[in-house]
Amino acid sequence: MDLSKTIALILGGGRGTRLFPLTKIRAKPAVPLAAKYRLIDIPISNCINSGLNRAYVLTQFLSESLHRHLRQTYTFDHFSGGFVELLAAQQTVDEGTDWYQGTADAVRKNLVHLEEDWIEHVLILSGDQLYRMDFREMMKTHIESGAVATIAGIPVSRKDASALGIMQVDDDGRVQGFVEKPKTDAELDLVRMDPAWIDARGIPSQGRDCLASMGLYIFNKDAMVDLLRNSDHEDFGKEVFPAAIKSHKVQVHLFDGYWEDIGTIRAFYEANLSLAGKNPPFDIRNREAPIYSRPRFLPPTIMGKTQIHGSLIADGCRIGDNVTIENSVIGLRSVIGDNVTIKDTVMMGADHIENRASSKTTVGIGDGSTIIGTILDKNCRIGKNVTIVNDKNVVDFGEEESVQIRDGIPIVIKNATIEDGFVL
Ligand code: ADQ
Ligand code: ADP
Repeated sequence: MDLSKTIALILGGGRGTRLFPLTKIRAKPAVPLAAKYRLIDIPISNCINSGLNRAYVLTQFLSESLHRHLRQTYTFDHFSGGFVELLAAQQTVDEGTDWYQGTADAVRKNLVHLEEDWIEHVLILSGDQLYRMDFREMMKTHIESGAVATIAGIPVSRKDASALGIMQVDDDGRVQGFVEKPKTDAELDLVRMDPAWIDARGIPSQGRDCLASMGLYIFNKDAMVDLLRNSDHEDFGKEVFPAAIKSHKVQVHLFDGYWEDIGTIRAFYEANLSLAGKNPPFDIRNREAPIYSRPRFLPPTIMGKTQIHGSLIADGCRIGDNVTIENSVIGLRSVIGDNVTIKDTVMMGADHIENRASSKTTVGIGDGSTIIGTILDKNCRIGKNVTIVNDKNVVDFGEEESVQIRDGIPIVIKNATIEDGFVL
């Protein structure tokens, strides 16, 4: 299946605060992931590995460093016609300069970029999910069914259903019902599936009797433009699909691989740590469908007497003596002193390799510190003998502080300095 007439629109994040404070000073697509990538690398890599090399990333902010990341990473040769470009709400010229109000509104405000004749299909992707999918297979489902729109769907259990758009489909896979984030059992019962239907499609239902929208859609361009121009629907899940299934043929494309929405602090934290285990559910080492990122020319990581268990360690790190690192993700250019214990922690690393003598509290983790169950954003300066373990199990704390807690996970914010001896 050929995706040369398809353009991808990657939804790079609304005003949503679910990833705060990680997204307080950066656009969501730029959030670092798995020691050396950024969130945006996942959907773009899926596109490239599916033979799709034309994509726009829709974001609220004109972020210089995100722009630079995209420009330096996703360069295509002159003859391929490929591009990955950032479209920021603040600079859209079409139909006003407001913030994007929702996913459909973000697409509507950028319809001007879809006018070119060659575009027949639009692939809409979320910017905050971890998964690997060949979109050619989804396009095959779309074309064969003759639908106007196709939604990627994954079987989920009832307990997960309330955070997702849930679909009910007929025997041919046509979507008959769509409820966005059903809150009650009664609402769910309206759209639940017979597990036998899922089993009959070669996917073991294993108690999953709901079919969730993965937030990935293929549209025939002209039909999508009509749908958006002739309504004021702001959101695909809340408004566009519940209405469109009544007037148009909307199909499901079944998927049953690893797929995680990592749009909350806890999901983001757990997905990162899951990659550090021995048998990660998502394989970042897959040769057929690699995850791309900016090529960097960093020195190898240098370590002293260090014990490392089940962890990812990126390039350019300097790790001291008598250090224990367990079930953790250690990002690019991380500096870790002597006698340090790091456990169940996501350390994002640093933007620059710092000259050691240049400041009092250097970038990284100082001697004698213990960091457990924490997210350290980029360029943190953690002093000596600091303890961050959240042993009081605080769930939520702080707005402006250097260390905040979300979903029970301490987060040291970007560029923060934590004084020697600090204890949490
Ligand atoms: P949610 O993930 O809750 O549900 P939403 O918050 O609309 O939906 O986000 C979808 C994607 O669009 C995310 O990547 C988000 O960052 C981005 N986004 C949101 N608002 C945006 C805006 N104004 N501008 C640019 N990008 C924006 C959706 C569907 C559900 C489905 C889940 C699957 O609505 O039906 O089950 O995705 O995760
Ligand atoms: P990082 O280098 O951490 O990935 P980003 O690319 O996310 O940083 O952000 C670079 C710059 O873009 C920020 O320093 C800021 O000026 C601007 N920016 C990003 N997100 C926001 C936001 N939410 N509000 C205001 N400015 C922002």
